[in-house]
Amino acid sequence: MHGVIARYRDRLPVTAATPVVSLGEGSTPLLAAPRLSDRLGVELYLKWEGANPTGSFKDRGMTVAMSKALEAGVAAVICASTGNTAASAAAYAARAGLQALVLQPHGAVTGAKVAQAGALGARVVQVRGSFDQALVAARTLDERGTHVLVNSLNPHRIEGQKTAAFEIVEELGGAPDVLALPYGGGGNVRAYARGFAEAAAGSPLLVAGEAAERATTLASAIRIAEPAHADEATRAVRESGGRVASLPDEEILQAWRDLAREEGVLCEPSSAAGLAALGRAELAPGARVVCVLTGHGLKDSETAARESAEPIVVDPDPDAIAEASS
Ligand code: AN7
Repeated sequence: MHGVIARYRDRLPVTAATPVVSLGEGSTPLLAAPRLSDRLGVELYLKWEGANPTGSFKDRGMTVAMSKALEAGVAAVICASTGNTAASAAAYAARAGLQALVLQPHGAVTGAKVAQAGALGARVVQVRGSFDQALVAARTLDERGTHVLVNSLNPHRIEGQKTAAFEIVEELGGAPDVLALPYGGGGNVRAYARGFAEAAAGSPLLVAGEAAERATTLASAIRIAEPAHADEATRAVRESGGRVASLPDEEILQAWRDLAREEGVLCEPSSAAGLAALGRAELAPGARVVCVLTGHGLKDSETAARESAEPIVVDPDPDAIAEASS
């Protein structure tokens, strides 16, 4: 069954009258991570959300938000975005036949994400200012009624995103002991908390990783100074018995490298904040831990290139190649 509405229709705010706008999102792999498990002394799994259609977890919420927007008869949607929401909104709006206006902080979104939203037909407007300022503007245009907001302040987004918790519970046969994930605006923390609560299979300890330097972090997807869901997200973490870890960029990058080189999973730097936060948590030996990897590494090829050795250039000569690679 393809798509989160098809798979979880009875647990989402849709009816038979809702036109389903889907790109086959969800049903993402839950990958065992044997080397990192050994290192942390736990049973670690990676929820690989980079496998979603536009390369990030945002698609789970966007299918519901865009379906409801189409059902409501709106003509245009708007979001402010550090890049992934914009790409997802662009794709689902194209699929729905709606116009998408995406606001991005100028100079602060990776090249791949800017190109992705544009190629998918969104109108990309870059704002001289921060993501937070762009979000204020997007909310104002939503209030004026010209556009419907599809940021995670749109409640349908959180509804869709909660389905990731359902998938984890089904695959593990229950909730994990610990769930680790990045904390940007906090919508995804809320979504998982709700998903586990609704699955009624126990609630994991939530371990959320935020950038210590929120306004300037190189993890550009989570360069969000004022998390829109701060109150609810931090309350959910506290009530779970978990914690928010504030992480220097170097810890996020180290976790990102470890995921790539130890487990073969290339996520974007922001996505590694969950693993970095686990590095600071006190984990019970043998605990069953799921770490959510929110976006694909190809989303930030600039960082990937910067953090890799320069390719060696040689003539197509076996001896030269053998020498260069030794
Ligand atoms: C890869 O696209 O906010 O804590 O505008 O792209 O739910 O905000 C992206 C956020 C984590 C943080 N990982 O999730 C946007 C945007 C990746 C992300 C987050 C984002 P929230």
